[in-house]
Amino acid sequence: MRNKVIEFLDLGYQPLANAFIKKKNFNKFETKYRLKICFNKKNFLVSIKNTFSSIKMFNDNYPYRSSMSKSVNISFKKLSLKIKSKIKPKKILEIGSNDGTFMRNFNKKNIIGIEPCKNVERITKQKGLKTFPLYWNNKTSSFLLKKFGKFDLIFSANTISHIEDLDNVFKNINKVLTEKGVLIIEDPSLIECLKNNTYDQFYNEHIYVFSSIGLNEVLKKNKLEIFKVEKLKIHGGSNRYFIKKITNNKRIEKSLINEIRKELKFGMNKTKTYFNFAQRVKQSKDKLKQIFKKLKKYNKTVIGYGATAKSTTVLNYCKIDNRYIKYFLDTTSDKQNKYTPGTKIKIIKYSKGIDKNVDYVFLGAWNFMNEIFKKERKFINRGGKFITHMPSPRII
Ligand code: JHZ
Repeated sequence: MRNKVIEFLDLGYQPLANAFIKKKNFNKFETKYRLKICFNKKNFLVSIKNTFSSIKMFNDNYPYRSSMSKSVNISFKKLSLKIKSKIKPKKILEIGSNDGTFMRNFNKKNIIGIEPCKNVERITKQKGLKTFPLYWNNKTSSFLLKKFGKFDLIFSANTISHIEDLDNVFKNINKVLTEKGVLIIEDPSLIECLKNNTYDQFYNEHIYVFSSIGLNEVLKKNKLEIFKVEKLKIHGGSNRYFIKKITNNKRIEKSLINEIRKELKFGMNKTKTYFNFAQRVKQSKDKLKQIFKKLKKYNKTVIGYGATAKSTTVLNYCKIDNRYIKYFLDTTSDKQNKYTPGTKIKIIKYSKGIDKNVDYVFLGAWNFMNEIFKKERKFINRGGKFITHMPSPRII
């Protein structure tokens, strides 16, 4: 097939989404790249065009902590209960275990994690859990196989979509998964991203945003396949895929058949769908910019809530910087007292709370909207308003 990879969206020059800056480094060169999004007509994968090595993105300064969100803790806890009662695995491997939020739900003897960012991996170790500061590759899978044998459950949340060479990822998973073993992966859902115009799911770390049809193509190429899918609200709409070896004759469940039907009906195998999405994204940018300009004109005080990786894409694409947003509140200590990538908006201690003079709060962490609304009743009751860009720019 000629021209099988089609570029459909250009989100402009972007800094690395999690490269929060210290003030003393303001004059230092900030790595930027052109964020273009592509659709592969042959295998239906949607990916970013210009990528960085894992070493550049996931290092010892990595700020993201999965334990910072109540919803993530609850979601992992619920899943662990289901795994224990239904799958009953003897040996579990987590790929990309971050600070041990999933692992801590299991008996320490039964679970092993790998996490390349040593600063977060250390936190898991401090919880008494067994982790290794490793990337997922041939060397790691061979090391684990030799040391622990095969695993009957492999779990990975928001990690597989961060690795460029998917064939290599799944080849190595196949190597360490038992014959009847289950692989569970969670990643943002492409159909939700298209429906909600959440173009901020694209940034340097999210090399792919998966659909079931796209993921299944690459899995099948590597002798694996999805047998069940669950829809999750987490991270703005994710899919939890249950995957098995092709040679395992376990039945393919209705949930997957229905999801594939839905995706095809939505046109996720067609180029036109992605160009239409790109059109909506451009309109969204103009509208969001208009909102911010108007608030600035009326001297309203706007702050940000949750300096997410996703908000790096929105702010840089829409050119909303420290002239429009006074500061960001964020619970992550590694982000506090630093500045947002590209747009240089100061991030301050979350415990300071929303100041009395704040009129509007931009939801960087829109994916935790309900959790935030519940916490910020005081701000809402005194007439405070929120701004979000999804599903279309609006004031809440
Ligand atoms: P959150 C990261 O993306 C990066 P981000 C990564 N690439 C990925 O895939 C996802 O996570 C899973 C703060 N916050 O989870 C905490 C508050 O301050 O949307 C976090 O900094 N107060 C691995 O960064 C951020 O917001 C709150 O009440 O887009 C949330 O980041 C809440 C709820 C959050 O992921």
